[in-house]
Amino acid sequence: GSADIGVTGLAVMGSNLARNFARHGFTVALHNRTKAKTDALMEAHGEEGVFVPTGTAEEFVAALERPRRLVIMVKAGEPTDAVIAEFAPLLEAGDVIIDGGNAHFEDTRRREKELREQGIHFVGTGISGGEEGALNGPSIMPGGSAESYESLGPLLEQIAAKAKDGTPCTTHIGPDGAGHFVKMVHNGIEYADMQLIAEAYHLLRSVAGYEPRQIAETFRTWNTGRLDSYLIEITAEVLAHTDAATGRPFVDVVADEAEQKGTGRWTVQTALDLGVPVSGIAEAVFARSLSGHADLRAASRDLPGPTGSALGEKEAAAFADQVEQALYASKIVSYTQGFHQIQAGSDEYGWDIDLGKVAAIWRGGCIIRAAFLDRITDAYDGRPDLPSLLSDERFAEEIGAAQDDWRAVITAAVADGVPVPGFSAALAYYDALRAERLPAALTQGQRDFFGAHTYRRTDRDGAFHTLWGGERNEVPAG
Ligand code: NBP
Repeated sequence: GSADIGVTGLAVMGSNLARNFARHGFTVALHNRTKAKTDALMEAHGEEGVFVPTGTAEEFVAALERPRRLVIMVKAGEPTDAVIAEFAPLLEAGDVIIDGGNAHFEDTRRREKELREQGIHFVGTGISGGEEGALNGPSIMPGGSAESYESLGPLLEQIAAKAKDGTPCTTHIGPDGAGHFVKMVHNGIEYADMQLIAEAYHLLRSVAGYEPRQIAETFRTWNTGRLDSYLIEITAEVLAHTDAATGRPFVDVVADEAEQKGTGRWTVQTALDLGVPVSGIAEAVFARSLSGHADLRAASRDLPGPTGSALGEKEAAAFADQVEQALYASKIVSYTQGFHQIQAGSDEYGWDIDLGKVAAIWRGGCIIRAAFLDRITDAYDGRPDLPSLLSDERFAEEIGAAQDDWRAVITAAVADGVPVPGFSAALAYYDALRAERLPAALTQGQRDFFGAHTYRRTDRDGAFHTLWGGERNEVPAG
């Protein structure tokens, strides 16, 4: 075979990725379960590069140069297992299977182990950037063996997005499931970013009394500053859009029930297992599910609440500035939580993930790309063992400068009855971390009272138990 790489699964993502490889001068073998998709791709874009369209699995494998590099871009879950089962028997030791779908990292760990036993490298790879990114340069998060990255990395570096300084937005993340784990947390952070932006919009609409067009302008202005990011940019686009059928703002005619495909939920489920407080991401996932409970919402619509008062023009503008501060501070917290989760996953599974590099490859191509990521890279470059983003001097300074406005915005939201679970969870996290003493001491007392669960003391080592049922004497535990 002569193809440098092959792509099987030619739906939106696979076909765009195949074209991206071809446009960079690679010979790309094509395969799809339903041949019509392969033919359609050749028909529409066959002249963009050198493609080798194939029909059967055998033809596809035969078209690949050895060691073979085969990208699977099919629906995550069972289809991925089905495709692996179809191709693995046709491959040889040293070949590389790349799964670019949104697999759960535990599935990736299982698949990697099974294929490793056959001498096949399995590279579970997170790819972010949607359709456009796949074609013009996504952020690519490959896991798998270091050896597989040697053969694959140079190709991925060609097709990946480039950060402003020219660095390709891909790096070897770590063994087995590390790439898909990082992609999962990326999506969790994406959920949190989107929720925080939604809350900012809600506040500008309900508290400041702005119309969607005005809010679009506000976001455009924010996008020239420290919040400069893809999500803020597209938010302005969506808010400025007018529905053709009704002439009303698009955002007012869309059903307000958010859907989800599951990666945000995985992030939170995994965080619960790892014991990492990703409260901002969790609130974002819950906010989407709450919005979807139409019956519950209809049944609750008459519950009493405050009647908000309209702000004057000047006050509204001042409030909008405060919302920018609150959004930025909450965003720092979301990323702090997300990076904590990556560190915890890395420790748990022995992946040795470089957090600074993760931030660096999210600077371009992916949905959460933002000027802000440069700052995170700088923070980890300056101090690779940074215990938390909040311990970075510059972030600590900025969040400190934002905190008065952050609190004022949440106070206004509470007074007006506007739900801001993301902003509030972020502030609660910040205040809890800052606290000299937490009421967890009382929790420990309660646990010892009803369950003899024991506690530690601030002044002496060891575990203790109080005999609550008797004279309440303290005894050493165990
Ligand atoms: P889909 O997730 O819609 O999957 C469609 C593809 O899967 C088609 O090629 C289809 O073949 C193939 N397929 C299915 Br379904 N079952 C199969 C089976 N049992 N055996 C062989 N092939 C099978 O495509 P997509 O939206 O392009 O996404 C591909 C992957 O990329 C997914 O894992 C997705 O989560 C991930 N992803 C998507 C995005 C995005 O923005 N859409 C971003 C990042 C990652 P057929 O043509 O014969 O039906």
